[in-house]
Parts: sequence; C-alpha cells; structure tokens
Amino acid sequence: MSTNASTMKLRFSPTSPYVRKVMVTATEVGLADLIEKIPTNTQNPDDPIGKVNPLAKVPTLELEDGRILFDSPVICEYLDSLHDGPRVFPSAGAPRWQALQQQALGDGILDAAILAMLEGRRPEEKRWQPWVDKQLQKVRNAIAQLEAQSDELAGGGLTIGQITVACALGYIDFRFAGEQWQASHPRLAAWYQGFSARPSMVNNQPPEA
Ligand SMILES: N[C@@H](CCC(=O)N[C@@H](CS)C(=O)NCC(=O)O)C(=O)O
Repeated sequence: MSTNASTMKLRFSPTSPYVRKVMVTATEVGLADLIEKIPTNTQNPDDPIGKVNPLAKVPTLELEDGRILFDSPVICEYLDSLHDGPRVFPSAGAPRWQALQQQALGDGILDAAILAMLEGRRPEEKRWQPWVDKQLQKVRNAIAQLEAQSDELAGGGLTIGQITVACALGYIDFRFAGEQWQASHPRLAAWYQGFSARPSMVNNQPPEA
C-alpha cells in the first residue's frame, strides 16, 4: 500500500474502544505511523479537546492543514480514502451496506455498554439498575444477532464492519467480563478469536487487557 498522506494528530484515550477502532483501521491500511497520539482527558474541562471538538470526545483527528475530523466512522472512512490498497469501506452496493450496518451494530454495542459502565460510576444512591439492565440487554440482543449473522461477518475481505464488531466485543470482555458471551455464541466466538489475533488488534489493546 502507498500513500502521500501527511502526519495527523489523534486525540485519544488508551481505553476508548472507538479510538481502538481508529487505530486498528489505521494499522490495517498502513497509516498508523503517520498518526501522533495526543493523550486526552475528556473529563477535564480545560483539556484542549474542547477547543477542537465541541463534543469534547475522543477520537478526534487533526489534519496538518488544520481540518478536524470526528467521530470514529468519519475518521475511519477518511483514513480509508488515503491509501491505494483494498478498501475497508466497500465502495457501493450490498457489500457497502452490509459493512456499514455491521459498523452501526458494533458502535451501538459500544454506546450501550458505555452508558451501562458510566451508570456504575455514579454515587451508589443515584444508580438506576433498570437502566443498566436495559443497556446490557441491547448488548446481548446485538451479540445474538451477530451470532446469527456470523457467516456474513466471516466472509469476504476485511471491512470496517468486522473491525468495529471486533473492537466492540473486545470492549465487552474488557469492561463486562462477566457477560461470558462466548460459550453461548460459538460461531461468533470462533470468528472473534481469529480476528483478535491480527497484529492490528493485538497492538492496540486497552492497557489492562
Ligand atoms: N460516536 C463516537 C463516540 C465517541 C465517544 O463516546 N468517546 C468517549 C470515550 S470512549 C468520550 O470521549 N467520552 C467523553 C464524553 O462523552 O464527554 C465515535 O464513534 O467516535
């Protein structure tokens, strides 16, 4: 793969699964070496992230010409436009919609899991367990759908759908290890085990994983 792309700055947190998704994509398309990672504390109101992204979220990508890109689907598609190898965003037709749908499902697992995780960080008397249960049920429903669609996930070349789903499942194992989804979803588990062994996944794991 070759590229004429310039260096980029990625505002990042090492535990963010959306950042992992961006870095796995960057690695797979051969651009990881062009990315300078800027540690970011989204909980600190004085962190410069608030000046470049009004949503103050990671990942946020700063290009050399000053353009700012977020969120992870936009950043990943941008990175995919910079190289001349096989695309992780299929260009058209059914393969494109399948990859984008898988990406949405993976991102949706993450959105629900993060809401459940954040609820656990509230003072105990303010936590609302039915809310946590509802979010975790979304995660379980999505994993059940992925098990049913595991042939589609495993087929064809590398896509943003596969990358996102793998990062989402990795986050469930990282933050919700008690879910133990593998035994009851054997085909998805087999696919995930193989995908997780890719160097791009291994080299971009969250720190405590
Ligand atoms: N849809 C966004 C989600 C990004 C996101 O929620 N990032 C979290 C970290 S995992 C964050 O920055 N949270 C800080 C906040 O919400 O203030 C994406 O795909 O990039």
